[in-house]
Amino acid sequence: MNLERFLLQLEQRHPGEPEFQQSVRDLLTSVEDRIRDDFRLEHAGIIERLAEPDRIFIFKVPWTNDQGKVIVNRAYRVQYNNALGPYKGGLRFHPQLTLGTVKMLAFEQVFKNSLTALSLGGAMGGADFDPYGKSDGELMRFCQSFMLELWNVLGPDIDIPGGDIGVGGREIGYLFGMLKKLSRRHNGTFTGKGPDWGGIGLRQEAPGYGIIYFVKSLLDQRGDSLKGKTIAVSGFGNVAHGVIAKATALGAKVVTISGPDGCIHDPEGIAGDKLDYLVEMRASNEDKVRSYSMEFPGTAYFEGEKPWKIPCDIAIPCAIQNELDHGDAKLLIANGCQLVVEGANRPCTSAALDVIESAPFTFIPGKAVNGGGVVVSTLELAQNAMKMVWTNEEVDQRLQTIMQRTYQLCGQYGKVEGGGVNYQRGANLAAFQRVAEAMIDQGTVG
Ligand code: 2IT
Repeated sequence: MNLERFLLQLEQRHPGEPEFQQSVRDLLTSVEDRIRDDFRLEHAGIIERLAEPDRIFIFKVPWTNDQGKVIVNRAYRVQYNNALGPYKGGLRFHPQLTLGTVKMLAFEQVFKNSLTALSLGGAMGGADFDPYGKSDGELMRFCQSFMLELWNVLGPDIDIPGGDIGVGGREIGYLFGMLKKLSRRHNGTFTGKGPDWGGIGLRQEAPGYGIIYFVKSLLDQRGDSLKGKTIAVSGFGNVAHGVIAKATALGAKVVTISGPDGCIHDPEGIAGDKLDYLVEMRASNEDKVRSYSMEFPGTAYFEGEKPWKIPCDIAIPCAIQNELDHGDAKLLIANGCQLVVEGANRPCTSAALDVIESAPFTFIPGKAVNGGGVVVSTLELAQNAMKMVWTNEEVDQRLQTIMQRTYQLCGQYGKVEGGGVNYQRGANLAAFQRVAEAMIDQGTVG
């Protein structure tokens, strides 16, 4: 097969979805020689099959606001691939969410889930609904209407949604409540549930902790550690919070966060009360970080700016896709950054990745490092199936073990001739290998 020709056709088949096209392009390009070496992959049409989601649901979500007016949103669920296990992936509520973004996230989820070495397929969904500034009643009515349409394509062995941006504990409560009402089942069809009704400890911390466990494994191997490292983080949600908490506990200093309004530089490091304040900022229903600099003297707020100009040893973008561009990548290089780690899903633009390819720092892609959320979600499912409750210590231990294994897997597949590791290639190759072999084993129907 001529990959370049196939990728051009892909652009025509998925017009107006550059994020999805780019995601597929990056993965297929990095496994190209593996495909060329193995006639079975070509013969089984694995490439063509992986470039197309299994199925997509697009649906209308009408709901009533507090003024009694009916509002209409559009929602999606992309069930991308279930060769390794049931479809699994988050739901995102974000005003700019498009089908192209959801397809990209679902595609990435397939491979991220594969890298955990657990039995999970990949999916993603959500709606162009903005949860900020909504009352509890409005959120609940939206979630109920959303689930009214989606519930009967979900199930613990079929498709298991979880949270993502804009979908946290409160939203999951309303979504799960409606799902339970309609299906008459209280089971593991949703993850991120409350700790008293089937949820698991550490679910909120898990994505951030997992990222730092991966980074720790890498630094350990180099005879280095997080002690004394300066870290720049973007975002101020769950992922950023977990990263900051764990990195700080291991001796690093995290000096930045960001929101849609701008970024904060705190040279003393974000720890203790300041870390607790992030939760308060989120609960304020504003989606802004400016108030941090007013609350804590000696910190700076840069309106409309991103944190990547602040010198750091390690940069961890934890906000949203395409938040780190080529200019930012160049700034990180100029400032002597040693490690760039994608905390969010595809935060680096394609132009940034071009710069990063020849950068002197090590780059760890999101699909390698940010699977901690979905790992703990799987522990939640196991817990639900066993009718058991695990302690936070047990969950933390298992998360560490799985992240170490993922690190080793990426290192093993990403070995570069003459020494060193290309983690981008390692992650793509290791993840692709599992999915492709499972698809071949299961015949032509998936
Ligand atoms: O980005 C992610 O891995 C998720 N949002 C996963 C959510 C989940 O637990 O299914």
